[in-house]
Amino acid sequence: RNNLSLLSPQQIDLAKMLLEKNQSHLFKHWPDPGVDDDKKLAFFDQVNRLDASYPGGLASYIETAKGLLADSKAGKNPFDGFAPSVPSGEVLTFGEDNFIQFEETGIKEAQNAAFVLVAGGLGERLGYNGIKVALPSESTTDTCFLQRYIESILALQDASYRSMQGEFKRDIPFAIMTSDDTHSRTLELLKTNNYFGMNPKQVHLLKQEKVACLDDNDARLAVDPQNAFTIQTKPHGHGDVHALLYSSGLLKEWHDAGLRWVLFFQDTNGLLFKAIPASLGVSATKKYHVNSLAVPRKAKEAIGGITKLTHSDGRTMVINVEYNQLDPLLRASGYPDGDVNDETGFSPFPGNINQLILELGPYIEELTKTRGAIKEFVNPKYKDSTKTAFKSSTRLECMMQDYPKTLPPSARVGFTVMDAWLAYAPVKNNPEDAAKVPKGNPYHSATSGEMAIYKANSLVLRKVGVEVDDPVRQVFNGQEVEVWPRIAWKPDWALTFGEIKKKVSGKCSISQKSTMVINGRNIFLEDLSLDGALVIGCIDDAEVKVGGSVQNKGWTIENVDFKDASEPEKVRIRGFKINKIEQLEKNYSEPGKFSLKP
Ligand code: UGB
Repeated sequence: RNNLSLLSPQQIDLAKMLLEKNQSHLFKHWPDPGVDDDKKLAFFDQVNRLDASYPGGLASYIETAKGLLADSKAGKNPFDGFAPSVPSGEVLTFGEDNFIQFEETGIKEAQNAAFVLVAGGLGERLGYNGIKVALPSESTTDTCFLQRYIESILALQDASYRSMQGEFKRDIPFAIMTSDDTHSRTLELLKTNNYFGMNPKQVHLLKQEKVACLDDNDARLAVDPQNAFTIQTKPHGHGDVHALLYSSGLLKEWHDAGLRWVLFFQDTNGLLFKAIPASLGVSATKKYHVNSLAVPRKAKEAIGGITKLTHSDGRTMVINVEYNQLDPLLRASGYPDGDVNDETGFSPFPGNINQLILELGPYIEELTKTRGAIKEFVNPKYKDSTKTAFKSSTRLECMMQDYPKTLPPSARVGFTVMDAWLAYAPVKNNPEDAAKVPKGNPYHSATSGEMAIYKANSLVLRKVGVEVDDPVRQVFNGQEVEVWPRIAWKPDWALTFGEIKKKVSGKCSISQKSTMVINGRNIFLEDLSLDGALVIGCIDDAEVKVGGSVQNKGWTIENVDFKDASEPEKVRIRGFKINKIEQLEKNYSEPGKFSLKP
């Protein structure tokens, strides 16, 4: 009370709110005016930030927390009354006729799309010290995830423009959600690389704030153990992206500009853009308000399962059920074995890869009602079975894929399943954890993420008739993986099946030990036999036909132990490095038509 004279009317209102919400402990140790006044004002700055960045303010956060903590203490099942079943969705196979048609539609729609990358997570599971988007997606070209994403969006933009015969050109907006943990490093990565060729005006960084931690079942806010004038905070989860897009005004801007789709994706999936054109085509064709991308999922794999939930009162929804909840939900609902593989070798519940395509109109309509607030959950670690005290402070969390939970039953919510080899290879697990993944389940490590890119490129080339040798199996960091030829191309070489088909002709073959890097839109492979390394590039105004027999010692793969401190972390976590022994390298920097036939 003595300190009131220090505060502005707005700060006094915040103080009153905190007292009303049973938070007087936050002020208990406050000394008289004159002592630590700057710290007291800094405290209110923080309270103000916490209040402003949460839909409904801090008071609403505390109330929601009380309710969710009470439910958690009572052991209330969040799926009470709901029975799970396997939903039906669009299942696509790369290269089939409907896949090609969806791709063509998707390419046209791309210029009505905006992309949103959620990149606020630090990736504790990966044990990497940098930001994850700066990690190389593969080490043949050392292209980091952010570069791969941006170049893919730009390639999509150009392909879309070409598909409309140059009628209308729009730059695709790209928003990145960062957090205090990733913001400055993401910005620096963009700036030092000239935004990887994207117009900086296309890029929007939105920083998510952390939320207040909770000390007990009464939702008393936790004081930071390091600083008694600060409330302890932790990340709120990727679900923040909806509130941020709404409050920043970006959604309105995009809507006013005539955009129709918002595509959300995660920080480390090097395959994703191979699946984007077709799934956007599915959204447009099926008129889905929400389209989640999914892949066949091994039972108990650490990705959520897309599930149909039917309530006893008749309500239904198709929603992601997080991996730790799916098994108990199934066991409690007449599936005594829980989450198990069926005769196909996979769980019948498709795996959520957290790539969502939302139709902008209905999305804005919904967010106007909710302000982007997403159904939250709390996951306290209790000291004992009385559930009266926590081992450490907890907080509310939310997930972006829970957006459909508040939608009316009339909303068209669907999903699209693609082969995992084509669409999903995230980098999430550190080498030690990855090596412990049950045999047959994906490792989701830097090792598997990189090898998956080579595999996908090899399989895609096989589909258009290239003879690509079978892979060999090799162990890196305790993980046995398939090693395919190291094939990498810039997204503007080809994004879709149709485009790839146009770039390859005659009888082409690539041996397992080979490396092929393609940097240039107009490079055509014709009767090429590759047994070694080939690195070929050209400017947009040049056209190069590559054929004949390329044979050299090539680039080899050398094992690196993840404990070998003499190697950089980005190398150690994948367990190998590339030795560039011998290659044929050619770059065409003048306009014109060329032929390379060694
Ligand atoms: N992220 C943020 O931007 N902010 C945050 O506060 C937290 C994360 P994780 P998770 O694809 O395999 C998700 O940690 O949350 C970003 C789905 O919930 O990699 O354990 C972060 O930077 C799950 O259903 O994954 O699991 C990253 O880009 C399943 O689909 C993204 O959010 C799983 O991903 C995901 O964060 C999966």
